[in-house]
Amino acid sequence: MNTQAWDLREDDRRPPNELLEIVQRGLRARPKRLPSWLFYDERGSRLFEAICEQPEYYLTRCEIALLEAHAGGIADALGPEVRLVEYGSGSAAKTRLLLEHLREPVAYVPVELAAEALRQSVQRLAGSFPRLRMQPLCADFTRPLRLPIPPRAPRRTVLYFPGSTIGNFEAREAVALLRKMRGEMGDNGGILLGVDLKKDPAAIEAAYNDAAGVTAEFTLNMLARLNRELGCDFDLAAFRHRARYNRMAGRIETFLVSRCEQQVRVGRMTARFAADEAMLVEYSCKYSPEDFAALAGRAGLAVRHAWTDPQGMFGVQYLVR
Ligand code: AVI
Repeated sequence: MNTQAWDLREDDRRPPNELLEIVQRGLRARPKRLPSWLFYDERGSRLFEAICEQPEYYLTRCEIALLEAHAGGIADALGPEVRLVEYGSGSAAKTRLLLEHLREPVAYVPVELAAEALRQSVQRLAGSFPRLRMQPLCADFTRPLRLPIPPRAPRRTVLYFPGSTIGNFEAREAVALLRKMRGEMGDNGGILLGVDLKKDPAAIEAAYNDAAGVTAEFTLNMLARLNRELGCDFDLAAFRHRARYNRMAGRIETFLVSRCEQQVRVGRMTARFAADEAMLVEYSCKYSPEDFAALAGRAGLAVRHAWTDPQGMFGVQYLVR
């Protein structure tokens, strides 16, 4: 039985007014644009879990297969007595594979904004790893983090950022985030992250347009969230999901497209949409291993190890200073 007590530290939650301002600013922009983190309310997080199980969404399967094949080698690269800090831990399904192989880990610090998902994942992991100190942090990982004091000094802090979430940031933002992570990991630390690799555009497009329509539901759920949390009056039936691969930019661009000319109330503002107007809601950037090494280099980081499947679908990289 697990008798370990753990505190859930809540850091900075966004005040409701800030949300309204962000959305209004995005709707005033030309072209209109909303940030992709708005997808992840409780239902959005559940829909994302369902996306990960769709046959077309190869990312999760490839990353898990890589971890299963190389967890021992990854643990060797990280070394013993690591403090593992996971960015955007969600259900932390992949973390288990890693924790099983780490030697004498000092603490596990999952960082997640969705408090309930965080509580549940820690509960599950604490049952499987009763001797590991859990230090959950309810916070937005894009902001500077105040990491909890570890129970004893770790040999190194490793920031774990799986799922190719780094791809949801444009290059400039990704470099800024990696730089922030570089500071948080300290001189001797490292970053272990998942990167979706460039491949046949048809396979990439299929992953974001699954036949069951789960991704479309996930995209539209952003509007349902804004209706609920900000009292907007988006008509979900009047928008559709569109995800296309932009070969030049090497990324999936996801839009909510207005099916007709319409007006939407957002606080005191009225947002007008033309028929077929496309509002950008997400980028999912894809990298070649060389592109990613160059990006990491701009943040003062070098690729110490890289693990890739034989088809070159997905990469797990270990970055150090
Ligand atoms: C979380 N992130 C890496 C996913 C991706 O592939 O960009 C989010 C997602 N959006 C649509 N499907 C999945």
